[in-house]
Amino acid sequence: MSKTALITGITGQDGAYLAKFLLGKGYKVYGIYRRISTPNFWRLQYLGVFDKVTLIPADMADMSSLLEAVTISEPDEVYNLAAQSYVGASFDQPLMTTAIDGVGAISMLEIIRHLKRDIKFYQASTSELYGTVRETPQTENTVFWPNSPYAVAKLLSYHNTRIYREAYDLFACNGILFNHESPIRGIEFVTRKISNSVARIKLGLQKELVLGNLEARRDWGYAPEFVEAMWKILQHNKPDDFVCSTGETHSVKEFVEHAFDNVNLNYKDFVKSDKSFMRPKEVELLQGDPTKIKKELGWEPKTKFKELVKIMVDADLDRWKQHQEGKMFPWDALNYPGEMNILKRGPKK
Ligand code: NAP
Ligand code: F7E
Repeated sequence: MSKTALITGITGQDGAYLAKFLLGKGYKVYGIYRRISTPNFWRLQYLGVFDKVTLIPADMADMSSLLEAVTISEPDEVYNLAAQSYVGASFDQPLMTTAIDGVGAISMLEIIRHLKRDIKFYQASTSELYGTVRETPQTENTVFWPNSPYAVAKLLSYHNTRIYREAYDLFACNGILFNHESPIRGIEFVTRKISNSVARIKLGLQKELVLGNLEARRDWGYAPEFVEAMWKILQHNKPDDFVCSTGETHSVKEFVEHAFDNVNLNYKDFVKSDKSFMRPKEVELLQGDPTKIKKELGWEPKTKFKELVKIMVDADLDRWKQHQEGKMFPWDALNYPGEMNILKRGPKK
């Protein structure tokens, strides 16, 4: 019999890829979405799965709506991906971020516990937990030292996931995922900000790219591969926590350099760094060790750093070209003409 999954955050990058992946495995897929004034279904449409999933209106801050979503969908597996996922914004809205990313996960765990159903639970944990890293590369045993309200909220959900597993025998797991990107990445995250800007600069639609800290280093993987890891974590013979990463680390500057190389331009002619795009507190270096997930679940990343940069730049270039030809397609860039007029907190004063 086919399985049923409930995905919170189905309209986000990972939610959309996971929905497509699970549909491919024969799952019946439900997802919760927030009622907002302008619907945000573009990723599901872009991947051609909008008509194949069932959407339930609900909000992570409203436990009754989550209860209804679980009751209606009767899932075998819940993937809790919904979050205020932008680290920078968590400094501006720490309470909301804690309510959604931290308390929201507890609501879902409580619902599963009280319903006493055999529901497997996946929690979208993050490399941001490591913050000021205590060792490199980071493993499942590395001490967490979070550096943002986002990371602290995720620490709350990380530990509650572990506690519900140990205290109540729930099949509850954390995927500690390092940064993963794609052409449907949110446009304010640095990789997509770069790929979108490079495409626009190449086509003469933009003159410069203003970024913050170019020295920050991340372990960047390709999102469609990472959602398979989420699924594998829930298919394991026991509930456990796994680091999911490429094992490599690269700087924002390297990403920029390769992105401009892809369109035969020199980044030095276009890129500026401005303090206003820096965070009150930064995570300088992340590099995950994927040994455990490779050994125990047979998951390993395939797409290398330079290939990822190319995939993203090519996709944005193609979309801007299609737009110039008057073609219509699901896309976010036109709704976000730029961020210069968005107030930025900047580094600590
Ligand atoms: P994303 O693109 O920002 O998607 C977040 C999703 O959460 C969206 O569907 C969003 O809905 C939904 N959401 C936000 N607030 C909500 C609320 N109050 N109630 C219900 N839904 C809400 O994030 P992502 O990159 O796909 O990441 C997925 C998850 O993995 C997140 O939990 C993130 O923190 C975590 N994570 C991501 C990475 C990464 O590199 N991508 C790495 C580690 C962990 P709207 O569309 O309505 O905004
Ligand atoms: O920043 C630096 C910035 O916003 C990456 C989320 O998915 O991954 C993501 O969090 C780095 C940081 O992602 C700009 O300061 C420089 O050092 O793309 P980001 P993130 O903060 O790593 C983790 C794993 C998650 O869990 C999160 O949900 O790039 N940076 N200049 C910039 N960042 C942005 N956004 N914009 C800049 O102009």
